[in-house]
Amino acid sequence: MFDDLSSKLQSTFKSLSGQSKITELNIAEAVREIRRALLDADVNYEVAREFTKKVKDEALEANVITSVSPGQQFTKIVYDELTSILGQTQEDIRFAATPPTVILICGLQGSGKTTFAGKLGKFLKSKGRNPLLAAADVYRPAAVEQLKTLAGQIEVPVYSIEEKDAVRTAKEALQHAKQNAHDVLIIDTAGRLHVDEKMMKEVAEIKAAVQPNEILFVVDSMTGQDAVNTAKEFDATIDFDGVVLTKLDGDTRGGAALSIRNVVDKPIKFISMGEKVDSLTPFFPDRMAQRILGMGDVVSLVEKAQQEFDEDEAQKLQKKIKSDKFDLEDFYSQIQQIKKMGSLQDLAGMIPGVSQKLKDTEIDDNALVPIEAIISSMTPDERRDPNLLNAGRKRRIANGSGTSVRAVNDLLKQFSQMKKMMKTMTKMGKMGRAMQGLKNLTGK
Ligand SMILES: Nc1nc2c(ncn2[C@@H]2O[C@H](COP(=O)(O)OP(=O)(O)OP(=O)(O)O)[C@@H](O)[C@H]2O)c(=O)[nH]1
Ligand SMILES: [Mg+2]
Repeated sequence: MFDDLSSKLQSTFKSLSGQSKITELNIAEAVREIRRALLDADVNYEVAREFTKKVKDEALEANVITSVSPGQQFTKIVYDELTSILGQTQEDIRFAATPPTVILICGLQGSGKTTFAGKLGKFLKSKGRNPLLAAADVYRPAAVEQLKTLAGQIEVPVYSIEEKDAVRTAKEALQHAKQNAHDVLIIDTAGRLHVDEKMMKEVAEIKAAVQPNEILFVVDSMTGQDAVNTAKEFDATIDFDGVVLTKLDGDTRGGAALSIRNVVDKPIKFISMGEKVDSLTPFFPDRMAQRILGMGDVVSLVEKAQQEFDEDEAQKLQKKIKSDKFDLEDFYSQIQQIKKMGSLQDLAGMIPGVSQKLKDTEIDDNALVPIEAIISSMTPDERRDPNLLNAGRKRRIANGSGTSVRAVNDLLKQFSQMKKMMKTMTKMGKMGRAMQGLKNLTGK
């Protein structure tokens, strides 16, 4: 699975690992290769574009961690982004508060619905549930038999009727489940070669009749972008809750898996990797990303290094504040950190203690813009030692930042007040201090 994509991504990382550091140039090169690899894997064009843009931005912004190589650090960035487009976290079936939980299975012909119904039955049974299968594919004579054979293997009963009426089958199966203490009802439906009105109508009717807690759309991952398009069409009519990707054991290039979440905005809930009833796995975005990269060890190495780096930074900062060495350079990097974390107002709300004080004050994110501009216009020496700033330098900075000498003076004055206050506030957390300082600076 994903062999080709995996090896292409890994060779990109290898070419980076020969480099001593991440530069704009080698990032651009690596990102181009990744984009090509994604497109070759049949990933949706828009998704591939968005993906590489995010990876590039992250790589350019990343702190250089000396304990890991650029290739390793870059691998982690790609891993995070892969996890994110795959859906970030695992999403479970939504079980009904009052059983039975009704699960409706839909999808194109041959996508693997019936096989999945069996697998899901077995999976749920192993979790201590008591499922019932409903044979609502009433057209193909062999369909009911196929479900019954599967069900026999997993020792789960099947509800079916003589009459060729899918809606009635589903309705009666629900009654039957209620009467016989089945806490889950899994409804297998008929597929067609293409999305057509009749099939959609039938699934919609079953949906209306039994009001499923969960509608799962089954899609053959071998069909690549067609799978994504079909998912879109189904979703528009049926509004399903989750996707099941089948046939991931085949030599699928991975395009469907990597695009579907993004294009349809519905989570992948299960993956199926084989014809036997025992190969159903809940879908874990992070595990899948690791599999694609084949580099789980690198990812955890960088995570650890990142953590140490952050702690290190926090400690350095604390020391600087205590010894009165916190300068505009540090302040500037704090602003960058804070900006990465979201809006100031939201941030304030998350900090205990500070949140009380700031509750009623409006914090304007734009207030940071002139501050950043002023600090950006300073030379590194000036940032480290604001005493260098004579009238001439201040004028230069005011011009360079599109502000005024007065604004520069205000910033310097407020910064020195903030420094004093920070020293007295060492009891509060790092963010608390920064927030309080920013509040003073923005003058609100
Ligand atoms: N390799 C592999 N084959 C699978 C998987 N899931 C299903 N199949 C096979 O794909 C074929 C179609 O599977 P079904 O479960 O009958 O598909 P369906 O969606 O119910 O098909 P219709 O009822 O005709 O619409 C069968 O030969 C299955 O054995 C899988 O995860 N991996
Ligand atoms: Mg079937």
